[in-house]
Amino acid sequence: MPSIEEIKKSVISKLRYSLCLELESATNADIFNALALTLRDYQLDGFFNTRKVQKATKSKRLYYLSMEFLLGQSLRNNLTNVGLLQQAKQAIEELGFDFEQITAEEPDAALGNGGLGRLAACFIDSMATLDIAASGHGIKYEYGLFKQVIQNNKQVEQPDDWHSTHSPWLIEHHSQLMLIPIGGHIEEGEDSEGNYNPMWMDWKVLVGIPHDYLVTGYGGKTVNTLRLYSAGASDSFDVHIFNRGDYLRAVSEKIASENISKILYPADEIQSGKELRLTQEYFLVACTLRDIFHDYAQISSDITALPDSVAIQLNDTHPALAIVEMMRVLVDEHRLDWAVAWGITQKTCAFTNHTLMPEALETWPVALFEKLLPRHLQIIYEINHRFLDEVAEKWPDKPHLLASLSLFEERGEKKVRMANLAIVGSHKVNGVAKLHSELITQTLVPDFYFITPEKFTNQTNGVTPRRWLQQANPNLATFLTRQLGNGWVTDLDKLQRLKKLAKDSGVVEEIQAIKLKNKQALCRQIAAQQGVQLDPLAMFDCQVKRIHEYKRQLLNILHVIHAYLEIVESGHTQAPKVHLFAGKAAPGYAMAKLIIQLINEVARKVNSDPRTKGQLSVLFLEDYKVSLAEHIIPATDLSEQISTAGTEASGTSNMKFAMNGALTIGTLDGANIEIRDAVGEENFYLFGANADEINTHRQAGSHNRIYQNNDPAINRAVEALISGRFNADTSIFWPIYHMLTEGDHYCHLLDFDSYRIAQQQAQADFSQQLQWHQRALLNIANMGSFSSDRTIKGYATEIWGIGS
Ligand code: 26W
Repeated sequence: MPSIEEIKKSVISKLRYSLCLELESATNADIFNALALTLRDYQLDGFFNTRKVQKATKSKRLYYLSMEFLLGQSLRNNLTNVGLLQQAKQAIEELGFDFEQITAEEPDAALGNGGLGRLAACFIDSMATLDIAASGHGIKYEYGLFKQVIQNNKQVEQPDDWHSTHSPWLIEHHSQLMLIPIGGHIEEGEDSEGNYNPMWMDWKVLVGIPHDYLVTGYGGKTVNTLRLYSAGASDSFDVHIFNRGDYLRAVSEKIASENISKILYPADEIQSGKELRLTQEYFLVACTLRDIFHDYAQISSDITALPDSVAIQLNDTHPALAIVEMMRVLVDEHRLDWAVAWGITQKTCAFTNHTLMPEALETWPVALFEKLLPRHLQIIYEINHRFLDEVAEKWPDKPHLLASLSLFEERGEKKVRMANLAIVGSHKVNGVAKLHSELITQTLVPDFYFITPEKFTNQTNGVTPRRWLQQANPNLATFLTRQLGNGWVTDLDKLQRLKKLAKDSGVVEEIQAIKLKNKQALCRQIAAQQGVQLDPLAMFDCQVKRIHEYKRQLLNILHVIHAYLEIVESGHTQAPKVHLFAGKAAPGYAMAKLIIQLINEVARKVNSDPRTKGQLSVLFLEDYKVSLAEHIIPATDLSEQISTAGTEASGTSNMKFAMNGALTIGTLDGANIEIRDAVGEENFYLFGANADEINTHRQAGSHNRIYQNNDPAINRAVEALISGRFNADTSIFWPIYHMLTEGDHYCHLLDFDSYRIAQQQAQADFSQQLQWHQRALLNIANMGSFSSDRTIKGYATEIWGIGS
């Protein structure tokens, strides 16, 4: 381990010889870069060592394919995991800089939309920490998720130029560039032995350039990689067109190729249907498979034994083309028999589903496939043909199965169903929480469950305690280490031992003091950034996540409106409460954007009304991202997890909040159910209909109007939307009013009363501070199983065949 002096020396040397700067003229950003480069050297030593060990032990390797990795900042995380945080802090201070300011310089790597991308980031941390030979594979987007600014109470999107080309964490491997064919057409033919041998002709070439981001496990022993590919154009291809004299076309095609990795698609839970997106998905998969076959060639020449050494995890259907590309390589390039190739592919691949939303399920027009990936389309037809033949033979009395299991949607424009492809090509299919996995088998793909029940399994999500406890909440981490020793960081079940301390009022007061400190810090940050003063003694009630109808930020803000009207119209008083909201709406999602506007208009009204002073504040925090979450979560008293039952696959912020000592107000949805089981029902504010009841309610048709009329509290809050109270233009929030009262798929008003009662209870309980923090402590103590280490152990033994 380097000494403080050595770190200082290295920072100065990096400034001088890598960045051409002297200490005297260095800015905070320069120091950040120099420290990151210094740290990277230590990570690289670990990386080479890891490679040697993994090679020597012939470890089975896991490839995690994901279109999104929502990494956030890396400096503090890498320093912590390498074990150099304290030394680096000291070194930076001794060089005359403020360490907190240096870490704040780092732009978030926002290469993801939300839950799915952040899960991938937690997983690579856990895999390295558990010494699993693994690599993440994704796209090096030049622009990450857009930056959100609020103007006139509305969301405005700005490009997120996160300086991907200068990131000190990314190591470009230009020498390993890969050539990816796309487009063209198929010419039928036979090989010398008369076997069918189609030729993929006239394709264009994309170039993939790998960049490695080093993923250091906690303790620094294992350093894996996250490999992100950027797209370029091939020179040889250019020459081809140049020679034909078509200079302008050559240049524009070059630009088009480079555009492939330009931007992350900002819509989650809704499929864009854009050609560029399908190209991105193929690009990721094709680059990754070249790496997989290249790696495998280093350890074996027996391609049929590949599943013994390689496992591939597909993060949703976005990389499902890996199945097809693998078949293409095995059949067309390795000349394997189809059935042999198919056996290898199925044994290697596994698929995780992350959503039940029908609008998120990917389908791609056959015509688009024909244009971009003619050979892959042929292969999909062949997979489908053989698969359906088998089904027809096995279940001759169930012909209806064929339509639902087919890889093609035949109604309307013919489309490829990516979920069906992913299921057929995988040996395991998993959901991300118990309820979600159950709903997959019962409502999403019951016919697949019928034919292959053994494929389906559950792996409840988890979050890395390194980032979400140790780093985000140093005050709590210090307390935990004092009480439990250091072991909890890699063995979160150790938190159980806190249980017996819950009766010790001195300990509970410490928990209370830690929360207060975190709230004070958040208040300072909000005051500095948004100029708003909040009372840290108030109850902090937070809902931070993507803005979506199903997540029901509307239910939350309707209840805030209700509380406001109680104060100003009914003369009610309440203990101080702060409602924090944050989250981005997909740029094309009009209803979600209107919800943001409503929250901001309500906030403006409530905060400027002298009658609510000291009782009610509402704030929408701009530009939600990982680094902001790290400040909000440790400062939260009440965590809002209020999705309509049966819609949130798992949720992961619910875990982060509870782990940091927030109590949850939530529905029986996703992992909320398991969290409630773990922390105890008395330490969780449950409300609302369960998934079955929602189903029944929906089937009976929408009864929202009746609910509204029967309950004056609901009526008053809902009518306030169109009364001009929050915006002089009474028509602005009509779409929301209309949706709530005339056909609301997410049943806001159905759950309103039950939510209001739970909120009231939480509010009353919060006045009993000692009891409240005792229950907060019990939440923390029981969250051990929501470490992503537990999740990854589950994947490793039950899906990947690693470490068992
Ligand atoms: C094709 C467009 C698209 C993009 C992203 C569709 C769907 C997605 C994701 C599936 C959205 C997502 O992030 N889902 C979330 O995944 C988390 C991790 O498993 C879960 O905790 C969340 O409940 C789920 O909404």
